Amino acid sequence: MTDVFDTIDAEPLDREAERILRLNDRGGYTVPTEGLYPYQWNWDSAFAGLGFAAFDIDRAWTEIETLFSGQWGNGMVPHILFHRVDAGYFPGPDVWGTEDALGRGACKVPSSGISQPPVVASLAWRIYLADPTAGHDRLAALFPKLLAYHRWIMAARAESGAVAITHPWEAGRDNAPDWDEAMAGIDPVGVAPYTRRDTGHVDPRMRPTQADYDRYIWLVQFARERRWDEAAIAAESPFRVADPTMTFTALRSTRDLRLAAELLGAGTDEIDGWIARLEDGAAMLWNPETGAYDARNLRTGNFAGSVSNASFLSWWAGLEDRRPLETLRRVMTGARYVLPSHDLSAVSFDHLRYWRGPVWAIMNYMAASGMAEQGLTAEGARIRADTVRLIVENGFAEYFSPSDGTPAGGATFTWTAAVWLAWASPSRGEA
Ligand code: 9WN
Repeated sequence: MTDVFDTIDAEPLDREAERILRLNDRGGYTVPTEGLYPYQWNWDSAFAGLGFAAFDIDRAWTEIETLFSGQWGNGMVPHILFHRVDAGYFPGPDVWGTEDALGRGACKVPSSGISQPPVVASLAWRIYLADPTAGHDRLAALFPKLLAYHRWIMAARAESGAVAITHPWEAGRDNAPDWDEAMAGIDPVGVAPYTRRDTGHVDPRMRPTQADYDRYIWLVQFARERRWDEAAIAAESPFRVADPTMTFTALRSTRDLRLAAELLGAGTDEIDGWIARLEDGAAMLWNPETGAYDARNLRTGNFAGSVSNASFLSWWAGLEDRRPLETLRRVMTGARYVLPSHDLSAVSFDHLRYWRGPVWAIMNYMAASGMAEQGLTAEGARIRADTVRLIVENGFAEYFSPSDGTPAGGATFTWTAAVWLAWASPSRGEA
């Protein structure tokens, strides 16, 4: 471990991280941060559960259970659950219009109509491991729901083997350059007038552009007009991109789901089929020109040419492939703080603008954990040390500049606090 672990007093930061999780607790679920994001988000909640597991195991399980209270009849777990309407966020449930969505079934919780990177099976498995006695029955009750979620992912998104997104918000990396080609193919005519709320909370330089937002809303309207019918959206939408985040988190979660199945004495044949299919899909995301895993526009077959932090989740996904190492080392040499969400040498790099450059603690957690598991000890340790330095120097921000550490987006952020408690904090010992 580097010096930073010997010189900081973890105790006050551990307490602050716990305070943030309690602060953002709205009773059974956590908001990502006060104001900017007043609802329950899918992958944020899975990370919140992981954070709670460090000090309140019952609350950790409750977080995940509340997330699954919004699961649709077809297995989909939405990216946002609108438990209590809040005018501070746009677009709210009235814009999504999922009340009569095909596939929604009897689910009563108002929600968006898309999903998000499926980290939840992996993180539920880690919550279980934190206290197997407390977790056994909770995991057993959750297992069929996790299985249904993954069955939906494979049926509705994995036609290429890799997992596709139908909207940039589904990737959780909203304005990543990965979608630039597909977004440029959308002419956002017919978007109803709207007022953004995000730029009232956060410096607009740290957020997606107006051109991005027009297309985000256009895509919501497009799917709403089809009553969120997956088959119609897959057939007709101009936007369908195979995404490394979705693919690698799905692959890792499927492997963890398999561990849960073995523990619970459930069958594994279907899960094994998913693993094989996702491994094939991951292979088609390898871009020899960039020497990295990349997003791929399924409408054109083109690679995005984007080296992102998602590119380096392949080890988290359990792929033993060493080809990305050369590119990883180049990216790590060029950044003061790693992992940047976009290559610093790219013209589209922007050190503060959201997923076009900034460092995100959750991506660091997954990337570094995968590297450590596969013997890439130095790389994993550097990512962890940088995560610690960013938080010690700049607080529990939503994201940080890889160039100078500037804290960006929302403050007192749930998943940054959660990742601190579960992994980054020196009080966790050697990773
Ligand atoms: C749209 C909550 C979410 C994260 C995403 C992040 C951002 C939302 C937004 O915030 O997206 O889903 O309104 O900008 O990109 O990863 O889950 O923290």
